[in-house]
Amino acid sequence: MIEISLQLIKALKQADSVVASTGAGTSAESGIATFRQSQTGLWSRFRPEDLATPEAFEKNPQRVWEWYQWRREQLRNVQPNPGHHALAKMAAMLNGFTLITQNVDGLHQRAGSQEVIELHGSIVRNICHRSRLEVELEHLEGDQHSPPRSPHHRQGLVRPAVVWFGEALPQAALESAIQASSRCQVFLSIGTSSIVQPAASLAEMARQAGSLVVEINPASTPLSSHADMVLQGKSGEILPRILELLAEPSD
Ligand code: BJW
Repeated sequence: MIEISLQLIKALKQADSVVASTGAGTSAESGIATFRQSQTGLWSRFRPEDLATPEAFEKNPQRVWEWYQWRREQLRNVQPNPGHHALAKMAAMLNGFTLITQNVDGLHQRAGSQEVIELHGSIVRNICHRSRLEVELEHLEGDQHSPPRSPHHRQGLVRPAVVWFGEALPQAALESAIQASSRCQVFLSIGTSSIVQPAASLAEMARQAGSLVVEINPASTPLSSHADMVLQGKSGEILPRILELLAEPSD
């Protein structure tokens, strides 16, 4: 069993403000593929520039739409894992808890987390590619294989409400994430390769603000050498253990 230091538990209990920032690894134990892991990551099988850029969608909307429909189908058959559930419970136990995620899968919300800051949007929702207005798919004609026409713009197509490379993150979400990260006392970076910007910079903002920066990941990342503590292992095992220790009475 992984050792969790009492220093971390004490810091979490005493903090006025805690940030948990999650990435694809948090959903790995639910059966959702990560992006950058060799063999199993989505980018080992698909090229991001063919699927996760606005240019890719404009060039071949059908291919991009089908890829997201496939991922949506996968999501219907998976459940939040113990890591998601532990984070939802931590929100009720800790002071000033903010959950930030790069994930688009909605699994935190399905585990009961409220007010999740979604930096890269959501695969569950759709928007018009031209106007960016939200679109309810039920009211539209179309098949599963090609993106429906947008009801908001004559030349617009419907697309998933996610953030692709080269696109700006939702302003309000990014501002809330920066604000929370720059004033927290404990920052947990969970299941992310800490490569994609600007999300990867949040840990550095927390560190500069004097926060205890803790990484939870089975592998090393560019953050590992700057973190104050590295818990090397799976979030679905480490987070429930942290929760258990938080529930124990303090001396
Ligand atoms: C486990 C585990 C277990 C496994 N438990 N852990 C500065 C420098 C260089 C480049 C840039 C820069 N600033 C911006 C850029 C460009 C770019 C970028 O960062 N590129 C990098 C590749 C270098 N960023 C952008 O383009 C962003 N936009 C932007 O900056 O706009 C500026 C702008 C301003 C104004 C106007 C216009 C523009 C947008 C980034 C969007 C990212 N989108 C994606 C796709 C979302 C939709 C979809 O899902 O299809 O988001 S890409 C993909 O990467 C996805 C993820 O959210 C994101 C991060 O991935 P994550 O979560 O870290 O996953 P992995 O797979 O990388 O890592 C998983 C980790 O889990 C691993 O470490 C495992 O070890 C671990 N793990 N099992 C715990 N059980």
